[in-house]
Amino acid sequence: MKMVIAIVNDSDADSLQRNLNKARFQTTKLSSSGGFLREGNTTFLIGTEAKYLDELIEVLKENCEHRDKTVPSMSPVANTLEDHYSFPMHVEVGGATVFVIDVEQFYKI
Ligand code: 2BA
Repeated sequence: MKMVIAIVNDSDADSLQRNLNKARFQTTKLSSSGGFLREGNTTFLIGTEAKYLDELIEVLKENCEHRDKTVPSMSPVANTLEDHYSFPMHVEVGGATVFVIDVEQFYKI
Protein backbone atom coordinates (compact mmCIF):
# COMPACT_ATOMS: atom_id res chain seq x y z
CA MET A 1 0.00 0.00 0.00
CA LYS A 2 1.08 3.58 -0.69
CA MET A 3 0.35 6.89 0.99
CA VAL A 4 0.30 9.74 -1.49
CA ILE A 5 0.66 13.27 -0.14
CA ALA A 6 -0.30 15.83 -2.78
CA ILE A 7 0.04 19.58 -2.22
CA VAL A 8 -2.16 21.47 -4.68
CA ASN A 9 -3.46 24.96 -5.40
CA ASP A 10 -6.64 25.85 -3.46
CA SER A 11 -8.39 26.62 -6.79
CA ASP A 12 -7.88 23.03 -7.98
CA ALA A 13 -8.88 21.33 -4.73
CA ASP A 14 -12.66 20.98 -5.24
CA SER A 15 -12.53 19.56 -8.77
CA LEU A 16 -9.61 17.32 -7.80
CA GLN A 17 -11.52 15.93 -4.83
CA ARG A 18 -14.62 15.33 -6.98
CA ASN A 19 -12.60 13.46 -9.60
CA LEU A 20 -10.64 11.45 -7.03
CA ASN A 21 -13.92 10.35 -5.46
CA LYS A 22 -15.34 9.53 -8.90
CA ALA A 23 -12.30 7.32 -9.55
CA ARG A 24 -12.96 5.66 -6.13
CA PHE A 25 -9.89 7.01 -4.32
CA GLN A 26 -10.41 7.74 -0.64
CA THR A 27 -9.05 11.13 0.41
CA THR A 28 -8.45 13.34 3.39
CA LYS A 29 -8.13 17.04 2.63
CA LEU A 30 -6.10 19.35 4.87
CA SER A 31 -5.80 23.12 4.81
CA SER A 32 -2.12 24.00 4.54
CA SER A 33 0.11 26.88 3.53
CA GLY A 34 3.36 27.15 1.60
CA GLY A 35 6.51 28.10 3.48
CA PHE A 36 7.77 30.30 0.65
CA LEU A 37 4.75 32.26 -0.59
CA ARG A 38 2.93 31.83 2.75
CA GLU A 39 -0.33 31.45 0.88
CA GLY A 40 -2.98 28.86 1.51
CA ASN A 41 -2.79 25.60 -0.39
CA THR A 42 -4.49 22.22 0.05
CA THR A 43 -2.86 18.94 1.02
CA PHE A 44 -4.50 15.64 0.12
CA LEU A 45 -3.71 12.37 1.90
CA ILE A 46 -4.63 9.46 -0.35
CA GLY A 47 -4.08 5.86 0.73
CA THR A 48 -4.17 3.44 -2.20
CA GLU A 49 -3.07 0.01 -3.34
CA ALA A 50 0.19 0.27 -5.32
CA LYS A 51 -1.49 -1.08 -8.48
CA TYR A 52 -3.68 2.08 -8.67
CA LEU A 53 -0.79 4.54 -8.30
CA ASP A 54 -0.42 5.33 -12.03
CA GLU A 55 -4.14 6.01 -12.31
CA LEU A 56 -3.96 8.31 -9.29
CA ILE A 57 -1.03 10.27 -10.75
CA GLU A 58 -3.04 10.73 -13.98
CA VAL A 59 -6.01 12.16 -12.04
CA LEU A 60 -3.61 14.58 -10.29
CA LYS A 61 -2.05 15.64 -13.62
CA GLU A 62 -5.44 16.21 -15.23
CA ASN A 63 -6.77 18.34 -12.37
CA CYS A 64 -3.81 20.45 -11.22
CA GLU A 65 -2.71 23.43 -13.28
CA HIS A 66 0.69 25.10 -13.34
CA ARG A 67 0.40 28.77 -12.43
CA ASP A 68 2.81 31.68 -12.62
CA LYS A 69 2.85 33.83 -9.50
CA THR A 70 4.48 37.20 -9.05
CA VAL A 71 5.74 38.17 -5.60
CA PRO A 72 5.49 41.98 -5.64
CA SER A 73 8.17 44.07 -3.97
CA MET A 74 5.61 45.42 -1.46
CA SER A 75 4.53 41.97 -0.32
CA PRO A 76 5.30 40.92 3.30
CA VAL A 77 6.94 37.80 1.81
CA ALA A 78 9.28 39.99 -0.22
CA ASN A 79 10.14 42.09 2.82
CA THR A 80 11.32 39.05 4.77
CA LEU A 81 13.35 37.64 1.87
CA GLU A 82 14.79 40.81 0.36
CA ASP A 83 18.38 40.06 1.45
CA HIS A 84 18.43 36.98 -0.79
CA TYR A 85 16.09 37.70 -3.72
CA SER A 86 15.32 40.57 -6.07
CA PHE A 87 11.68 41.63 -6.44
CA PRO A 88 9.23 41.57 -8.13
CA MET A 89 9.90 37.85 -8.46
CA HIS A 90 8.20 35.27 -10.68
CA VAL A 91 7.72 31.67 -9.54
CA GLU A 92 5.94 28.76 -11.17
CA VAL A 93 3.65 26.99 -8.72
CA GLY A 94 2.38 23.42 -9.12
CA GLY A 95 0.45 21.66 -10.73
CA ALA A 96 0.91 19.38 -7.70
CA THR A 97 3.81 18.53 -5.41
CA VAL A 98 3.48 14.80 -4.81
CA PHE A 99 5.19 12.51 -2.30
CA VAL A 100 4.65 8.73 -2.48
CA ILE A 101 5.40 6.79 0.70
CA ASP A 102 5.39 3.04 1.35
CA VAL A 103 2.88 2.19 4.06
CA GLU A 104 4.24 -0.39 6.48
CA GLN A 105 0.94 -1.13 8.21
CA PHE A 106 -2.65 0.00 7.70
CA TYR A 107 -5.54 -0.51 10.11
CA LYS A 108 -9.14 0.62 10.23
CA ILE A 109 -10.12 -0.22 13.79
P1 2BA B 1 5.48 27.46 -1.35
O1 2BA B 1 6.51 27.04 -0.36
O2 2BA B 1 4.69 28.68 -1.00
O3 2BA B 1 6.22 27.66 -2.75
C1 2BA B 1 5.53 28.20 -3.86
C2 2BA B 1 6.44 28.22 -5.09
O4 2BA B 1 7.53 29.11 -4.86
C3 2BA B 1 7.07 26.86 -5.40
O5 2BA B 1 6.19 26.10 -6.21
C4 2BA B 1 8.37 27.26 -6.10
O6 2BA B 1 8.11 27.54 -7.48
C5 2BA B 1 8.72 28.58 -5.44
N1 2BA B 1 9.70 28.43 -4.35
C6 2BA B 1 9.54 27.73 -3.21
N2 2BA B 1 10.63 27.84 -2.43
C7 2BA B 1 11.49 28.65 -3.10
C8 2BA B 1 12.79 29.18 -2.82
N3 2BA B 1 13.42 28.88 -1.67
N4 2BA B 1 13.36 29.99 -3.76
C9 2BA B 1 12.74 30.30 -4.90
N5 2BA B 1 11.49 29.85 -5.22
C10 2BA B 1 10.88 29.03 -4.34
P2 2BA B 1 6.11 24.52 -6.05
O7 2BA B 1 7.49 23.93 -6.06
O8 2BA B 1 5.15 24.03 -7.08
O9 2BA B 1 5.53 24.25 -4.59
C11 2BA B 1 4.16 24.51 -4.27
C12 2BA B 1 3.94 24.25 -2.79
O10 2BA B 1 4.19 22.84 -2.53
C13 2BA B 1 4.91 24.98 -1.85
O11 2BA B 1 4.43 26.28 -1.59
C14 2BA B 1 4.92 24.09 -0.62
O12 2BA B 1 3.73 24.29 0.15
C15 2BA B 1 4.80 22.70 -1.24
N6 2BA B 1 6.13 22.08 -1.43
C16 2BA B 1 6.90 22.13 -2.55
N7 2BA B 1 8.03 21.41 -2.39
C17 2BA B 1 7.98 20.90 -1.14
C18 2BA B 1 8.86 20.07 -0.38
N8 2BA B 1 10.04 19.61 -0.87
N9 2BA B 1 8.50 19.72 0.88
C19 2BA B 1 7.32 20.17 1.40
N10 2BA B 1 6.44 20.94 0.73
C20 2BA B 1 6.77 21.32 -0.52
